Amino acid sequence: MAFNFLQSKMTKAVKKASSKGMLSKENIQDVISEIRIVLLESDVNLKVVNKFIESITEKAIGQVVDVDRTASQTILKIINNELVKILGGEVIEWKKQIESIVMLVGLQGSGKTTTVAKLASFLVNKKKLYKKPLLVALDVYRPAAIDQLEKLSKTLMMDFYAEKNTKDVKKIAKNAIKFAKKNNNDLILLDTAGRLQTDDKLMTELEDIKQLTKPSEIIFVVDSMAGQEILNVAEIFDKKLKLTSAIITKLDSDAKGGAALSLSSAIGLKIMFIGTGEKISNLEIFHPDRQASRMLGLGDIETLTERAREVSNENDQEKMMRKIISGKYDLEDLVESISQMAKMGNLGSVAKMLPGMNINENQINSAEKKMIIYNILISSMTQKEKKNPKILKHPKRKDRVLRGSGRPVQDFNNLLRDFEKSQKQMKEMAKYIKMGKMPNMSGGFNNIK
Ligand SMILES: Nc1nc2c(ncn2[C@@H]2O[C@H](COP(=O)(O)OP(=O)(O)O)[C@@H](O)[C@H]2O)c(=O)[nH]1
Ligand SMILES: [Mg+2]
Repeated sequence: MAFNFLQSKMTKAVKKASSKGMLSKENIQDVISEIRIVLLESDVNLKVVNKFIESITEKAIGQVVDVDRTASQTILKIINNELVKILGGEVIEWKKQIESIVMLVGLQGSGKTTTVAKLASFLVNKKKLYKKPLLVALDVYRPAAIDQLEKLSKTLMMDFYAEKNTKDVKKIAKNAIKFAKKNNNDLILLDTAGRLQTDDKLMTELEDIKQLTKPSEIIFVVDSMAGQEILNVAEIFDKKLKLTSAIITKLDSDAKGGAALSLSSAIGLKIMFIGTGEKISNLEIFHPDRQASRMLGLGDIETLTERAREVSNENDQEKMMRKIISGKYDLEDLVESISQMAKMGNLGSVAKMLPGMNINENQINSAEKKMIIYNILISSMTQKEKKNPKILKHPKRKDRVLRGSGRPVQDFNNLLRDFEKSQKQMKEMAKYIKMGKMPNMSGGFNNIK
């Protein structure tokens, strides 16, 4: 998981402290200087480290005048609180506008283009905050950059805007906004160009784009492998563009991550999301408190519980069970079960630890794709058709859904086939349940190929 390096070292330092049971002033100094070294080794900014050490020293020394058994607990709590503060304190909520325009900026290779796709999928498919996003390619200098975003848009089945025969970024940005208005897009994501280092020409270009598009969010994308100089880079971007937040990418790597983690405390730029892999689903909300507990080796029960809840909430299970027994399983239920499969993707290694869930990566990927396609097809159907998909075999109905959804007939046939298969399984399951035997639930979803 994220920040492995810092986490393992920090845990060790804290463990040593708590094993002492009783702490004296000298012991506290020892623990604190050990933590200082860990932070510096992890590439956390020196100013941030000093600020941190100063505040824990002040609080710890004051606290432990009467040395007692709970001293190590007390100091752990102090360290935890200060760490949460350093990491930005609170979770940043996404501010939804009627029409949100979001600009992603950052150095070349930091992960902007990938993150545009991740963010679109997160806000639209997962959080359902928007309905009709538009992905705009404004990195015109490398043709491959446009193609990369185009491909991602296709995978997500989201609108895409680019102009391949001009390098006039200002004109493209203006046209993209015009296009979005006409096209009723409610979320516009601007993928901008980066450089290996900041330069005036790039900054002017980004300022122009900002002027012309008036973004509600300007997000700085930063690679967790970046060194200390990234803080200066972020400051330059912030001065010119007034950044609203940051996203740290590649936290699945074994980067130390300390420089990026210092953004909030060093220059006041709060981290909103973290990228934890190359896949579109690998984007997570940044929780300073959970991150702090992970670093201190206190674990992160909240994230685990939350993810488990996302995958199967009790109410949903009960509802599904009632539907199965009553034989009222319909097309929307099919998509629901497939979407649960897709959500497993976010569970990653956790899913592997749960017994009975032998789902592999391919199944998760194809479930993600299927869910998007099936949702599109189903949104072109009437309530009656969703409840009773048999009537969709009528050519007139089939034609209407195909035209409405713009999907090929093969997708349509796959959906009906999956439904029939799944319905049959549900009937079997109902039989079992009525007989008082519980079948293996995961088997039902696993068989959908
Ligand atoms: N492992 C991993 N790779 C990432 C992540 N985000 C982006 N990448 C990869 O980093 C590389 C550069 O990303 P790209 O989006 O093209 O960066 P850009 O130049 O800022 O647009 C690509 O190979 C991405 O697949 C992440 O969170 N984890
Ligand atoms: Mg790019």
